[in-house]
Amino acid sequence: MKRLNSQMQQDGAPLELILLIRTLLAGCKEISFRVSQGALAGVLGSTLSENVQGETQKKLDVISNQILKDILKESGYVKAISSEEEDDVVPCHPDGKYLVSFDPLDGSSNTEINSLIGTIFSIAHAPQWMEPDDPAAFLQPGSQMVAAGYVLYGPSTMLAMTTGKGTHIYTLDKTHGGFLLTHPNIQVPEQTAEFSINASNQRHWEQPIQNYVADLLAGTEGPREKNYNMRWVAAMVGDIHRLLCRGGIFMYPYDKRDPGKPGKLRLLYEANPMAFLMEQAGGLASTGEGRIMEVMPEEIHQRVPVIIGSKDEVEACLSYYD
Ligand code: AFP
Repeated sequence: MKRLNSQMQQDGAPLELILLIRTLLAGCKEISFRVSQGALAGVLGSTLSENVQGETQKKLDVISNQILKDILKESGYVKAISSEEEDDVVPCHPDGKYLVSFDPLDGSSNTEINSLIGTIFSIAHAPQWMEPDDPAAFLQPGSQMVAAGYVLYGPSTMLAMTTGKGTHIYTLDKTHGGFLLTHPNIQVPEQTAEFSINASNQRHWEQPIQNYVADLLAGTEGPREKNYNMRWVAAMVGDIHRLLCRGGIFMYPYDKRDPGKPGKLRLLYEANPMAFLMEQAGGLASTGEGRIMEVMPEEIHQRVPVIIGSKDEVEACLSYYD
């Protein structure tokens, strides 16, 4: 089976980017090991602190963030980091060529129930003018990403990644420690009968999503004339993995609760990397008003509405916004 290195070379990734990705994944392998030890290693449960988003941090959020931060800072390839678990940009090496944004442990509430969790990352060029502690360099649209992906810590540890030449999925061979290409050039089916949304927020959704979901629920008796199934992992990384494997539509839409929070998911280290993976696999990713990868960020922890997945179904959903 092909190794990650050869696939990245075949896709034309520059050497320094390959080395950076390998460094990042070394950190993810360590997270995978810590996660698999669970209660035996005392890594489950919450800390007493909150992150900048006001969410209580799990011990594994803090451990995973530290592992990635340490390994990337030491590497010399990275100029600065932005992380869900860091209030501000973390300066790294002044000559680093890249910026890395990550959610070190997405879906961390799932740690308590031994369910799916993962690390999500995106990589962009560091502008030469930037000082390593300057957040302005991170305010580039997602279309500027040079690589993005996630590592899913599930029954197998899997990596989904793109460097802009298709989306490939690899499985960690824990006997040798390498990621092997198990699902090359993923193509998301254009049609689907499966949707994902946190229905407990229904009363807050904006009207187009209310109308769209009502039509899905009406099944064969409604205007869509087919029955839909619903799935919700409560970790975006798990839901997007299912979409890449067999199609579907995932929504975390704009809701009316707090005008300061247009959606729950963060642009730089959740929405953008998943949008890049999805588009490279033939799917679509929108905020409802436009392509996610064209949103110009205003701050590093910015949130956006997310509608992502199988092409025809996302288009059907977007038609409710017209
Ligand atoms: P964390 O990164 O804080 O663990 O949050 C996970 C997440 O942002 C995303 O992965 C899920 O889709 C979403 O939250 C689920 O949240 P709710 O179940 O509260 O809607």
